[in-house]
Amino acid sequence: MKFYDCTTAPSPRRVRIFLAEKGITVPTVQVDLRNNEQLTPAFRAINPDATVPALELDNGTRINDAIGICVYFEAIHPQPPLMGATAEEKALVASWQREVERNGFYAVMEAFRNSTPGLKGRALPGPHNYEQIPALAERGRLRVAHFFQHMNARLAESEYVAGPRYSVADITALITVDFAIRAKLPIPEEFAHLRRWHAQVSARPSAKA
Ligand SMILES: N[C@@H](CCC(=O)N[C@@H](CS)C(=O)NCC(=O)O)C(=O)O
Repeated sequence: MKFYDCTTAPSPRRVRIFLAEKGITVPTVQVDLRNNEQLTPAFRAINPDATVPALELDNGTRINDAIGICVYFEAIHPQPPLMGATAEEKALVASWQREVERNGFYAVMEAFRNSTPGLKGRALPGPHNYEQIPALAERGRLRVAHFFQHMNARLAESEYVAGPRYSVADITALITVDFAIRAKLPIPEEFAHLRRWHAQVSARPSAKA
């Protein structure tokens, strides 16, 4: 098995935290995104989407999506469950995970990639080049503000994002908030519940992954 990673990127960190929570280690190859190694023919032969993370299984099968990779490890290594244990938990974790991704992660990505000078002509990850649209950066910042507000309200009523148990929804939310902080969009002071949760999940050893 081989895990294609990049230590500075949020999406592969999602998988690294997931693996750390399960106590799994996988042989890892670093892909140098700073020098566009993901766009080389050699890496595109591994992942035509030209993104990390990617996981290559021993039989040659490749899984080219962070959550796809998590689904695989959850199935072969069910303990501790990070995608829900009961039917209800599984449904709630999937719903929150997708919501955080859609309204949080994609919003930060929109803000960051449409404004960072080093990403000119690379406003979206993947094999195609897209120009930055400054208005999308502005809209992304507004969406992140709404996301923080929504998460603060959710975490006022729930210990973790999807309920009383830590799950992959917390992992997606953690990498999203840390990505926002890096994009100079810190959690506003007044969002005490979101800050409580962020301190709590950041203190887990897996957060260092
Ligand atoms: N389908 C992928 C997308 C992952 C993704 O967007 N990865 C980014 C790093 S966070 C990437 O590889 N970017 C390469 C680029 O910007 O060209 C997933 O969610 O696993």
